[in-house]
Amino acid sequence: MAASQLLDMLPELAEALQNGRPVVALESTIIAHGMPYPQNVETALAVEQAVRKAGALPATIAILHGRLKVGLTADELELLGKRGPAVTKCSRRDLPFVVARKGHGATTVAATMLIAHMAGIPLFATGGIGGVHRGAETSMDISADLQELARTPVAVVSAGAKAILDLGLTLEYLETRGVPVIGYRTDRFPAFYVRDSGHELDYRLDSPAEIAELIRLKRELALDGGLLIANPIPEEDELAHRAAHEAIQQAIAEAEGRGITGKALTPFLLARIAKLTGGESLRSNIQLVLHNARLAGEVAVALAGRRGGPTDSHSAA
Ligand code: PSU
Ligand code: MN
Repeated sequence: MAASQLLDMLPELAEALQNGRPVVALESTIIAHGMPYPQNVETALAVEQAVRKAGALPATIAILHGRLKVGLTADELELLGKRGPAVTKCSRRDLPFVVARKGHGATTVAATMLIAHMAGIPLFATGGIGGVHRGAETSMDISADLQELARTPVAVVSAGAKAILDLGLTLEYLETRGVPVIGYRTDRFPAFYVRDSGHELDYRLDSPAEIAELIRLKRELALDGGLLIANPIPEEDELAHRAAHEAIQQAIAEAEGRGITGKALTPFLLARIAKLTGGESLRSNIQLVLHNARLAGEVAVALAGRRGGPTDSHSAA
């Protein structure tokens, strides 16, 4: 059985892809595990709307009843958001189990890239990617997202990665695995809640058209693997550096104290940081995801080589 027989795509997306119209993939772990209900569902809907406004179609990806879903209805988004952490957090290694069980899965960056590629979608927007965790030299906790970026040809727009990770090691790892990292209108790798991690980037591009051209050329060079577009959070939405720093330190210490490891670690840290900053981190998180969705929409439009316009008339059920 071909993988495509396990995949259900919304009709408007199938039609758009067939006609070379712009589509942006979106992940679902951020909905089920990254934010509390109901802000998670509200954000997911707003992010889809931002992609449409940029002139592209959103394809939120998840697994429902063991089917790989490309594009979710509003009811399906609500189900994922409401069940939240009860839905399996699904990365590459989890995929066959969730499908075999006919279960529900919220896809991480890695699993979303995989399914987007199966569906023929070359571009994907998220908040932050997973990376090399602090202390990875002994824990060996390196997100499968980085491996996926190294092997699956999907371009990912993110606000860099959270400082809960070791960002220096994350960049080293991406370099080793040959993953191009582009700073969008910046020379520094962004650190999610804040614009500047202090780590320099070697490459910077300043327009969606230039990014689209790079994606095209990378394809033409037959370079496999993905590409990371680092889009800093807008200045007005940044979290105060000190608040972010202190919340992160405390959350990491608590995770250590409670022995939280593996796939539970990232969701634990996200929830603790939101609590410790009195919801400020959640507000920043929502804004940066919207910002990334807009840029991804613009790049998708440039990649499709057509002028963007609102596509609201094509709204899904
Ligand atoms: N980083 C965030 N928010 C998130 C995630 C990461 O700032 O929601 C999610 C993404 O889905 C990412 C996953 O792919 O966590 C990484 O998990 P892990 O570190 O267990 O690989
Ligand atoms: Mn991990």
